[in-house]
Amino acid sequence: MPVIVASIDPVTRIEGHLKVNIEVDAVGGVQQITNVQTVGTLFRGFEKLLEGRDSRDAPIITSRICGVCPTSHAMAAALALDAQAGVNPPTAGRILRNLVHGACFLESHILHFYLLSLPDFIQGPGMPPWTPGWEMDKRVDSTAQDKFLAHYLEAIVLRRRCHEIGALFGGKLPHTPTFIGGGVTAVPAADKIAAFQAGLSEILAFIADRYIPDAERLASLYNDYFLIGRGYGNLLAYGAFELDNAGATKLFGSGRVVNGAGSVQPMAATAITENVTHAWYSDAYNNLNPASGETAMQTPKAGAYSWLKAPRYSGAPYEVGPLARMWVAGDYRNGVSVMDRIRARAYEALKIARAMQSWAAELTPDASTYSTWAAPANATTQGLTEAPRGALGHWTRAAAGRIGQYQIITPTCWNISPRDSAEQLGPLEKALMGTPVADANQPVEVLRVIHSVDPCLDCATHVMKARRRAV
Ligand code: NFE
Repeated sequence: MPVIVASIDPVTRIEGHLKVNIEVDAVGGVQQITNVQTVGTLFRGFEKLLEGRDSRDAPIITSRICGVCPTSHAMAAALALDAQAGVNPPTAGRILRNLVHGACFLESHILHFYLLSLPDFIQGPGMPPWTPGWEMDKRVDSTAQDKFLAHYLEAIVLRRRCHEIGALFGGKLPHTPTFIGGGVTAVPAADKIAAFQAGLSEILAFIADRYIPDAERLASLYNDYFLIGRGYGNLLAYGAFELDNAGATKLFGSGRVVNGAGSVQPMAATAITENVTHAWYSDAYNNLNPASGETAMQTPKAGAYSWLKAPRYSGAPYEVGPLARMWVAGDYRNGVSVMDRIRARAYEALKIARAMQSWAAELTPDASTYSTWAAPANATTQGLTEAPRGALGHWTRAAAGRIGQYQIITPTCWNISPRDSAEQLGPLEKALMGTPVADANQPVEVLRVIHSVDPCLDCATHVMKARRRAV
């Protein structure tokens, strides 16, 4: 029998609702996690909700999946629409998509470091949301502490700036209405380009002068976290930020890395399947590629413990996110751990912000941003991109302009997936195994590992209506 059996429910400072069940025991004299389940506690019904609707509605509806990566969903849906009609956006349309999408990444990464992850490491000011808190393993002296807290407050302002610049071309954020098949509805007016560039310079300065040094300071204080939370070391990226109108080259390429070593392998979406053995979905649709996948709920179901399906690549679990992207791109290959995820995310923010500067400079004022899109009679397509938390895919079948089928695999589904029929742990489950837990009443080490993958269960699960019958 393990010494301690506990549930962290809900896990806080994430988006959405996640429960983590842990068993803690002493192994080799070290108290550590010996068993774990990550549990998505809500059902997400967007796939069913899309069926039968006009295909052109997909970007605006799917962007409602989440408030921190709505642009990524709009982008994935728009890419699937582009493929349906066989069109690509013109140059200004591609760039405006990248700029709004990039603003979403910067906002999300700043949010993650300062507001979601940093409170696992530093002492707060003795008031909510910092209280009630925990009292162990605080290594930051008062000078550094004051700096972190000052930057925490600045981060709130900078997050808003990210939304403001994204809204210049996105119309509004979150949940931009600008992404459509064939391009965007916005045009790059000269005054908006200038305002975008001014806001971006401010954000870039914050990333370079605050975020990167703060991430490095944290990494040096907590360098044991380079050895905690590794997981499988399997990393997967679909790629994002098109550099040419056909999307043949991207700022982040697609690929995968096996066990944190060796050369980058190619990634083919046909090798992706979703296992539902331990999820509340019908086994009649087990191990399907999302192009032919189904969202068929089944509860109760013996052995199931999560509303997240378990995506697998050639049957293997993969971690997705900034570390995977930066590794595949050759920009960060230090290791796979809690602190590597935090550092890779910071350097990715810098890389994206710099790229956005050059894209904004390429814009020709008032250039066309739309290629004519016409609904095909029949089409089965996919939109593969990246969201701040990792690889994001939309798969859809359309007939005469209506959605016949829609499947979405979010980054959090990859990272927080449950076990599969081979009893392989999900990536976060694997990363949590063996995590030392000094005081099970204050399992801060567990939170640090969970937060390092920046879970968003809003993206992964959905739709709860209190006091209404399930349908
Ligand atoms: Ni709700 Fe999302 C991102 C997507 S995570 S935040 O990034 O897609 O699964």
